[in-house]
Amino acid sequence: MRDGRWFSETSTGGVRFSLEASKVLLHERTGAQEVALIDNDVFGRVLLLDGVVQLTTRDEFVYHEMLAHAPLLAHGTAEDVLIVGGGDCGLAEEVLKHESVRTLTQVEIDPAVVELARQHLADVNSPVFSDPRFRLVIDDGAAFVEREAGKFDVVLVDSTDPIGPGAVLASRRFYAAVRERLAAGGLLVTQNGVPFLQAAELRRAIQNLASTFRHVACCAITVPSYFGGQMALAWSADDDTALSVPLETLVERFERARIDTRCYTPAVHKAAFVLPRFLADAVSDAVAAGRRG
Ligand code: AG3
Repeated sequence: MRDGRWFSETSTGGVRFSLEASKVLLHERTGAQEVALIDNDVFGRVLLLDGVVQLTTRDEFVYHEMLAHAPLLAHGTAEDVLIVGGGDCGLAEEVLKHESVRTLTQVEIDPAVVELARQHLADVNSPVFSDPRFRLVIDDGAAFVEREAGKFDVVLVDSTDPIGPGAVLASRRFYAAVRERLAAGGLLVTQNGVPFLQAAELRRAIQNLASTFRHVACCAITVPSYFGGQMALAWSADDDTALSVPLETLVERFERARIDTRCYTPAVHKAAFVLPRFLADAVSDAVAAGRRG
């Protein structure tokens, strides 16, 4: 919602998180959604989709590093990676820092987001567009995984929240289709919103994941511009190796990868799986419900 220079998230009834625009670079409806790109004195450049903050240049490193480096180092030998969503291409930039990655396919539904990111968010994505390993597909991620024949070692879902257009990316059908696309030892990591405010969405997604995959675990990260506290990232796999890598192994892999980070360290990676009790309980209840049906 916009009121003059102020842009507000209104997804949470009764509370509003607002950012003042020192400059409005863009505010329009694309075919798929309402897109706003603003500059803010605290968070830098901010991308909002349908009135929800997706990325700020000040804190995107937390989300993108934890969604790229943790899964890739946990997997250990990922060569072919798929990103579903991720139109701003900030996640792609982090994934491509891994020299071991041979191909990165990204399926984004809205070409307008990629275009504005290329033009206005070069700080977070500029190396991506000239990297020969990067393949961009403009399509519905759910349709793509059902149609595509290739296999991927790691699939990352960098989506909007699982409400409205993003809901299909938390469905059982989508997870089952992703499972078919995973190579042996493959790992799926999904963005599952802010559990303190979106408990029902988290429950539904975890339940659907647990009815599809043998192993599901959740880690939590704190991204200051995502209103409502910690954000949950769910990890799903049939083989639990990537979910239980010892710290020393992560340290070795991280050193070998020689990637500069501002948030990710192997210790932070391990610690992210230690959840506050309300969240640990919510996850295990949802996993149990998923196993039952
Ligand atoms: N995608 C996840 C944004 C989720 C925001 N949700 C929220 N604040 N409840 C971000 C795209 C970055 N590449």
